[in-house]
Parts: sequence; C-alpha cells; structure tokens
Amino acid sequence: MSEPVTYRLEGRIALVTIDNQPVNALSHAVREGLDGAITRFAGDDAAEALLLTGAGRVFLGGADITEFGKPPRAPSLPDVITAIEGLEKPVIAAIHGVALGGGLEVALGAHYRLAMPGTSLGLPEVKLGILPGAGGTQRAPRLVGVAAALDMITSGTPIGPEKALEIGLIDRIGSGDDPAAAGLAYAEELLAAGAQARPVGALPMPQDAPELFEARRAALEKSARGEIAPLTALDAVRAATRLPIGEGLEEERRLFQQLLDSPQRAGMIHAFFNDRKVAKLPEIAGVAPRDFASVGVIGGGTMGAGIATAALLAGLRVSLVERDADAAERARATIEKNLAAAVKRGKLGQERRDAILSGALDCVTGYEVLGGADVIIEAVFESMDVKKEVFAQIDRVARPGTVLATNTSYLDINEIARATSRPQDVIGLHFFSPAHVMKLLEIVVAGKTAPEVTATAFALGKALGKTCVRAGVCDGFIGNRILSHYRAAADHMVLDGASPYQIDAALRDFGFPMGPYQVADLAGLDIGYMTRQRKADQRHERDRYPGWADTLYEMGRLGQKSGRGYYIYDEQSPRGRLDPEVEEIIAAEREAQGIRPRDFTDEEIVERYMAAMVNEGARVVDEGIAQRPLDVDVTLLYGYGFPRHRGGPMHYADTAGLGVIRDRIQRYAGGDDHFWQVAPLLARLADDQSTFASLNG
Ligand code: TC6
Repeated sequence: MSEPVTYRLEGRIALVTIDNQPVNALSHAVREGLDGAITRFAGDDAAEALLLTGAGRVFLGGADITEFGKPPRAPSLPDVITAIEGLEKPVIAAIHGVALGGGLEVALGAHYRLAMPGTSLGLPEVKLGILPGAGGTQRAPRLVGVAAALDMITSGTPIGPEKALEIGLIDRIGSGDDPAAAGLAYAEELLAAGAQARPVGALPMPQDAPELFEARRAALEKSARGEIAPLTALDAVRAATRLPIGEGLEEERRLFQQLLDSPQRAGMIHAFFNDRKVAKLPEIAGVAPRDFASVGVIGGGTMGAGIATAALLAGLRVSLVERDADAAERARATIEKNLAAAVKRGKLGQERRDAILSGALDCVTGYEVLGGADVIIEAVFESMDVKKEVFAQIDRVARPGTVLATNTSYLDINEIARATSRPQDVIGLHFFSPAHVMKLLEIVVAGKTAPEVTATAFALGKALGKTCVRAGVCDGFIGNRILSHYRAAADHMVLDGASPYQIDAALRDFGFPMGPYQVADLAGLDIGYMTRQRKADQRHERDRYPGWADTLYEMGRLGQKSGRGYYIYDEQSPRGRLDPEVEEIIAAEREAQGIRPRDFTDEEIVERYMAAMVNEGARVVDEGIAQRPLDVDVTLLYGYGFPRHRGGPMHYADTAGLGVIRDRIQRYAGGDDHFWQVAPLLARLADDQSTFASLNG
C-alpha cells in the first residue's frame, strides 16, 4: 500500500500530500504520517514553508468515522493539529473539493488558507452527534468571530469559498484547476513578502456575547428536538470566549468525549453509514442502468406534478399526460408554482426556471407523447382497475426498453405488471408527498422486474436527489405497512384512556417533529377513513376499531384542510390547538365499547408505540419486504420523521436490547394477545441475544 502522507520538497517548500482514498479521512495511519511530516519539516533547513494538500477529489473529508467508538490511538487529531499550529515556519493549506470536520480543523491549524473555487468548507460534526473536537470550537471563533462560528458549528452546514473569504475563514480563493500548483504559488508569494507563522490559537480571545449565546440557545432548544450535540457545541464555543486556548481545547475535549460516548452519536453514525449502504444491493451490483433523459408522468395531481417537478429540477425532460386540456393546464400551473417556490428557496435560478418552462416541460392530453420517454411514471387514482387500464395503454405506446413505473402506495404491482406484455420492465416508484421535497423513494421490485430496471430506478432516484430504499410487494410496502401497525397501537392507547394530545406530545418529546394525530390532520382524515373502508373486509373480529375516527370524518373534520380534525386550525392557532369536543367524542366511543379508561405515562406511550413499530419492522424484514433492518431504519428516518439521533427503529431496538422489547410485547399481550404477538424474527434474535444490526451485513 502506498504511503498515506508524502513529503516532497518543491524548491524551498515542503509539499505534504494526504492520500487516503476515497475522501482522505484522517485515519490513524494518516495522523501518524502527518506527525512524521511535521517532525521532518521542523528539522528540514531546506524547507521554508509547508504546504498541505489532499490527493484526489477532496482536501480532507474529516476524522475517520469508522474509528469512532473504538479505543483511541495516538497521535490524536487535536495533538497533530496543535503540532501543525506550533510550527515556527509558515504552514499553508491548499483546499479543494471539501474540507469537512477534522479536515477543516486541520486547515485551521495551518497559518494561511487558500481554497479553490467550488470548495465546500464546513464543520458538520453535529450531524454525527458530536462537535468539532480537534480545536474547531476554539479556533473558528478566534478567526471568524462568535456569530459566524456558531452558524457553522451548530448548524453543521458547509459554506462556499466566497462566504469563507468574506468571514475570514480563508485568506484567498485560488485559480486554475490544480490546488497544489495554486498553493505553491501562494506559498512563494507569502515567503517573498516575508510572511511568518501565524497561529490562529494566538489570536485574541473572542469577546463574550451573553445575549447572542442566550438567543442561540433558545433557538436551538426549539429546533434541535432532543439532539444534544448542537447545544453542547454551543457550550464549547462559549468556552472559547472565557478560556485561554490551551484550557479551551481541554474543555472542548471534555465535551467532545461526552458526546462521543452518547447513544445519540451511535445513532447518527448508524444513520450516516446506512445512507450509503441502502443503495448497495447485490442484485444490482455491476448491473448497468438504462439511459434516461426524458420522463413521462401520467396524472397531474399533487403527486404527479411533484414528481414532474423533481425530474425537471434534476435536468430531465418531462412530458405530463392528463385526461383533458383543463387538467393539463392545472398540472402545468402546479408545476410552475413548485418551481417558483424552488427559486424562492434558492434551489433554482430564474434563468434555469425559464429554460425549463419553455423547453423541458410538455403538459398534454394524449398518450402518444410517451413513445419518446425513457421512464414512464404513473400517478393516477389509486384503483386497480384504473391502473390496469393505464398500464395497458402505456404498453401500447411505450417503446421497448422503457421503464414503466407505478407510484401506487399499496396496490399489488405484480397484478399491475400483468396488464402489460412486459412485466420485466414494470417497477414501483413510491414517492412521498410533496414529491419534489420529500427525500424518501421506495423502489418496489415486483416478481418479474429485471435487475436492469431496478438499477435504472436507483439511478433515477439518485439523480432526483432521493434516498432510495428497495422494497418488496405487500400492502403498504415497508413504510406504510409499519405505519399502519404503530398507528393502530396509538389508537388502542386512545381507546384505553390516553388522549391523542398526550400521545402527540410524548412522541414529540421522543424526537418526532409531529405526533401521529398531527400527521393524520396534515394528511387529511379522509385518507385514514378510506384506508379503513378499503381494508374493511380484511378486518378480524378481534381487531380493535377506532370508531371515533369515523365520527370525526363524518362530521367533516378532515384535518388541516377543513380547519378542524384532531386539532382546530385558525388564524389564532395556525399550527393547531386542542379541542375538548374531540375528547368528548372519544369518551363516548370508549363508553360505547364498554372500556374503563386508565392513565398512561408518557414513557408507556413511547414504549408501546416503538414496540409496535419494531415488531412490524421485524416482520417486514423476515418476509423479505425489506432486505435488511437498515432498510427499515432509512425508510422511517426519511419518510416518517423518525428522529435521526436515534438511528431508526431497528437501531433503537438494538440499543434498548431485543430481549427488553420482546418482554414488553409479551407483557402487552396480557391485555390483547391478538394484536401483540412477538414477531418470529424478533423472538429468534432476542433468544440468541443478537441484534438487528447483525443482519445488516
Ligand atoms: C470529524 O471530522 C470529527 C472531528 C473531530 C474529531 C477529533 N470517515 O459520501 P460518499 C466513506 S467527523 C470514514 O459516498 P461522496 C463513505 O462511507 C467527520 N469514511 O462520497 C463511503 O464509503 P463506501 C466530519 C468516510 O463523494 C466513501 O467514503 N466529516 C468518511 O458522495 C465515499 O463517501 C463529515 O461529516 C469519513 N469521514 O461525498 C464528512 N466520509 O464507499 C462526511 C466518507 O464504503 N462525508 N466516508 O460507502 C461526506 O460528507 C461525504 O462522504 C463527502 C464525499 C462529501 C466527503
């Protein structure tokens, strides 16, 4: 293996290059290499300055995340950076691609910083449940001031070189396309000007700003939803305003270690690696996707228009088919509105928007236009008969090799595929509404879907910026199937005495952005009603029924869209306020069912809700609907608001202990042994004292 850190004299400049592909993570070997290079440079009389660069696509992608949670190995990154900073001859960092986390902290240990155009500079540690623990919280505020440092550190959002130059994070934006060449030229220029070592740690302590810290703390307490890293990072920055650099670094280390040991760190790193593992599937390894440049969308309602918007934003051409000219016009107007919102959010330039609307979008009424599409996505009314009719028509016009996708959220895709003469080309693409905003895409592989079609679906999803999860065919696929189970558990608690408001609040405290009854109001209570109607003939005599939900629907309480659902929405409370009438309706239902209500603690609410989610998750994995527990975790994280710092429901279960979850379910079965039956996979793993993670590969 080649050396991860090389040292070469370029005239009077020592060029130190870090080469640890793919992202030059600061692994143990890299830290050792850097340590060696520092010592060599200090004793190298021929070297007057040191230039740090990264080989390949990026400068440095940060600390090696795979090492977190393992015993630390010297030299530590903070020590290496302090040694860089302490060098008596100038050290320059030439940054390209990304300088993230520990990578940017290395650059902060240098005395001068140059970044190439397009570079991304950030301290994203809070997104991994930690804080910049290699001096970032002490050096960044000294360099750019408290406010700008807090922006970067507590949000984790990277900035570009222009902004970095403006706030003083870097000294210069390089030119050309070779960072080493740009860095060498800059180093020569500095030496010619007599530049000296200029340690950031020696800059004056930044002024304390109590009001700023208080305001930021209050804002973070609201937005962090139980995440501890942003608040702890804020404390570390505050230490920079009160302690000299050496003590500040020690305090940072102490706080970093606290976070490193927390289950939140484990949850967020689990999520980080899952984001990457989820698209790695043996069935499509080495399978080339088909080319796609144009997408046909059938149906221009909220979902179809959202899918079309997502495809347009990804630079694809879109032909949208509606049943008549008015509907086509309405679809176009919805897409225009979506694009205008994207312009407003800074996601799309005005010029690009104009080009899209004049050249890349066609809203028409005939299916013939679909003959030119590489992928066709159907987003019409959820009825098997309608879908089959649409697919028969698609089959008539689509050219061979076109991927035929349905956006159904529960129908049997095998049956839909049979309506065509090419079931191998048929696949499910289950978008979440609004489709141009929500990150999750369930890719539902049917019995005869060809691997090439699955590979194309994953490539398309990636192009649309989605997190794609492979699912198998069943009612509700991965996400909605699990949802219907944990939502039933919540309904049972309502029947037994918990108020929907208590349940929502308990789950918000757990970290969900909304509780299940707020979600129901957002989606519309008609959706739940329709689902209950649809599944009426599958209902078992022992299923417990949330009759009050039908009453709310029949009263016209459809949720946010009608101003009333579980909550009341009006000018005075746009986010909803509690309604005693709902409690009365529920109380009447309990009485009608002969139930004596009891109290629930928030803890019991969360435990029952999570047990139901995990149990159904285990069934979904066992049946092969999800291939691995991690697919369940990613689905719930990206489509259902599961708190990222808890990693996902299956990771949550591993953390709690599978035996504990199994025992809870067995205990609940004492009250209802129809609903509460331990899933066989959960029982097996618990008996073996194993984990869901053991199945993630
Ligand atoms: C930190 O620095 C703390 C400091 C204080 C400590 C004292 N380590 O994302 P990609 C892997 S915390 C180990 O697909 P891209 C990744 O798993 C860190 N591995 O590529 C994948 O492996 P696979 C702060 C890492 O071009 C492969 O590299 N830094 C690391 O789309 C390619 O990754 C961050 O949070 C790592 N640090 O994006 C940055 N990073 O092929 C995290 C990546 O086996 N990284 N891998 O699946 C990123 O944001 C992106 O990877 C990227 C490149 C923008 C660097």
